Amino acid sequence: MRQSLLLDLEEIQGDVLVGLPKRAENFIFFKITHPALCMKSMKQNGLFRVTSAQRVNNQKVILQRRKKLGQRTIEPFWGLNVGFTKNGMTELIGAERLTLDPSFKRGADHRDTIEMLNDPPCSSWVGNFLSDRIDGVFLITGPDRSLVMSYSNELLRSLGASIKVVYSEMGDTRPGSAHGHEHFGFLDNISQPGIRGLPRPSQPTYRPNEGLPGQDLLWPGEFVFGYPGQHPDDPVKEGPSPRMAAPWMRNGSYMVFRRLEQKVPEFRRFVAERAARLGMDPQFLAARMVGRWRSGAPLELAPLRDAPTLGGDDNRNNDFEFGDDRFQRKCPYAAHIRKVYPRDDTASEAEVQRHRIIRAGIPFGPEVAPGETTTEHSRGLMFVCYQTSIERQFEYIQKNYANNPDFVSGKERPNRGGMVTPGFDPIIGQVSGNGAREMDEPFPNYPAGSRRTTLTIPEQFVKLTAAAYFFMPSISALRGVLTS
Ligand code: N7H
Repeated sequence: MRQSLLLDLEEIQGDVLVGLPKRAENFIFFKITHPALCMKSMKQNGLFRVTSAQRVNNQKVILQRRKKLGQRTIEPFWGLNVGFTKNGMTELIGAERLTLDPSFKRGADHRDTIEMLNDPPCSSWVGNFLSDRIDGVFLITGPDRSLVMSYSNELLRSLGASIKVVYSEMGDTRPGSAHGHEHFGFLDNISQPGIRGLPRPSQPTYRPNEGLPGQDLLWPGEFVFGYPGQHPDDPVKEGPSPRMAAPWMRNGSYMVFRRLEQKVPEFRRFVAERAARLGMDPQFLAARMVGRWRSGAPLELAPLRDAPTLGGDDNRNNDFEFGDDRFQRKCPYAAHIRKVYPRDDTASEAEVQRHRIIRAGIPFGPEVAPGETTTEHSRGLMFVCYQTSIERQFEYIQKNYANNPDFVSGKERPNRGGMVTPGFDPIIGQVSGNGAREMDEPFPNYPAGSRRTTLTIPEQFVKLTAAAYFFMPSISALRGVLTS
């Protein structure tokens, strides 16, 4: 099998494969008001500043060196990436725009998309988001809100009247010891697909198909156009490159954006009440809903008690499978991380690896204020993910895994106790009209036992409040075909 694969990191936008470093990130959704002027101003003022994956990698090397030398590691690095919706692509390259991904063409706010994903109606999304046509998005990242805001203002000044801002919102990482944790309190950004051609396997002789231990290496065509993708029948073998409608799509990627509001006080209260009813620790119930403890330690490796040092250890925190956890004794089938990435626990691991995404989100909104027992301030996750097929990757995960109570199928209870209906992903699973959802086995039968329990969740604690699909072109497509 081919071991080396050259990724054109100078051409790929930085957020796509490696992730722009971000303590703060401004999302500026815009409409192109004067296409010719927009192309000209972007070319003159904006595009030379778009941050490539290579640049992000160089910055990471500098940071690692500084860290080793015990020097300051928060650097004023800032990043700029840009993506376009199907409408934006039409504005830039004309009505004979190419035949692109069907989901991208339809868009996140289309009736059929909303119905398919059980999303709340657009009428309940944040005001202004759909107040005008969205053609594109700028992602501006940096070390803090004020610097990101001043970079954003400078960029917008340089683009003048060629674009109109439809909606903008800043996300930032949580303060102090909550840094790196999302608003429900869980450490995030632990598990990402490994990309062949990016990290070297940490144990090349024993585990040549893993980056960090447990991180399966995938072919880059799953996330960036122009490279081989996964083989449909073999999780390791090179597969065909996803079809590109035009050569300039090479090194580009589709981005899904979802503004997901989190009802934090309500989530905490629900977990405390149900844990008391079930006779278990609330931290443990929350971990059974996610599949990891708040520290990041996976239930598969720490099934009864948190192991905080494990959570933060990149060499161990992803080194597990689910297939050997028969009867969901360690981790429920419906737990968020088991639903959205079941690893080796289905009939075909090759198939599972064709439904992966690279996540690059950031929290937004203030911390819960003292006395805020019902959500008073909007907070949550600016969810972002990258892929080469929105239909086969993000939408598949949301629809066929998270929203599907029968997934994973074919599981039996111990002692011929019948078949299991795992239930919904308790974090992101959605039913139409925000009805009640159930998940199987919140109380653990570990190491043995056969107590039957069900968690009934009357409302969603994660609520979609805006969404859009973008294409993130390569840097040369941005400077060439899209702006000439
Ligand atoms: Fe999820 N959470 O705090 O509970 N997610 N997620 N996610 N998520 C993950 O492994 C969370 C959302 C994935 O490789 C962790 O990095 C919250 C959507 C995938 O083992 C935690 C929200 C989708 C993974 C959370 C949210 C996904 C993952 C563990 C919304 C896709 C990797 C940290 C507000 C449809 C699984 C980690 C793997 C991990 C949470 C959204 C997918 C703690 C709160 C919409 C693929």
